[in-house]
Amino acid sequence: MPTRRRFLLRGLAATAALPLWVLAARAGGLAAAAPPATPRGAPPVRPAMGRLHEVEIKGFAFLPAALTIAAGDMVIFTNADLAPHTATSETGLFDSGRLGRGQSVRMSFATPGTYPYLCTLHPKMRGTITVA
Ligand SMILES: [Cu+2]
Repeated sequence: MPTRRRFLLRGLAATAALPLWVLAARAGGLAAAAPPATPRGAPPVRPAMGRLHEVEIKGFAFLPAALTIAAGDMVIFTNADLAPHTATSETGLFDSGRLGRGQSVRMSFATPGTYPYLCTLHPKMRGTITVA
């Protein structure tokens, strides 16, 4: 599956070069995260994996188009359209690869900043992830 291979390679490249990483997770393939270990007597801490936010790709649009999350949170992009789409960073930081109907990809954003992205197949489709 060339599309998947390309996605994984780009994900690895992003991991190596940047503090923003991509978890490989295609339709139904979400990896279960182990709960964080909490030392005995330690005060309650925020879960290490952060919150999971959803962006639905529907009607040739990202919904919501603007999403603000916290550092360490994850975003799952799911394509609900018949047409394939991508969620691709405008600055080369991440790329979902081609998502067919019902396929999803999960990404984690570790570093505060503003991350504009688009669908490379339909460049008028644009969105922004803001990591506060
Ligand atoms: Cu598209």
